[in-house]
Amino acid sequence: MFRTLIFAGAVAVVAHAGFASAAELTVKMRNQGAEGPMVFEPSTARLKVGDTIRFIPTDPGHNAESIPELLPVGVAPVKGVMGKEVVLKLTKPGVYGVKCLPHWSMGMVFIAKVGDAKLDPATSNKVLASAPPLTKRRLTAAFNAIR
Ligand SMILES: [Cu+2]
Repeated sequence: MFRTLIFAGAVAVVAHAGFASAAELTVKMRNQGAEGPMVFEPSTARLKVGDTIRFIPTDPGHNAESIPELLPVGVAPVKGVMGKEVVLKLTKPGVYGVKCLPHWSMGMVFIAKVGDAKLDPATSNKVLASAPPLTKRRLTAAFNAIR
């Protein structure tokens, strides 16, 4: 319930050529959030094709970059530099994963489900198998949240 309220508050409907109802979600990169240290906030979202996500470096020392396995085919990955804002355009349905490179091992990950796409179990298992323990825990929670 709490998370739902945060999510609703963070989505702003913006004018976007070609998508009359496209929305922009703001995700903060924080040293300390409601879910613990080193987090994207919110850490999960369900969005539509045509929406965008803006990653804001609320605290210094973070970046936002695509998790290669969690990116729909044909979508260009993003790789933000430290302390800079990143805009991710959701051009295709699917599951989009973003990580903060320096805090990957601390589980600083963000997962968005766009459209009706299902997360392929083989893909999620592959990502989980190579993830450090904290990351594995947060990824598992995120995958469950978008299911
Ligand atoms: Cu970080």
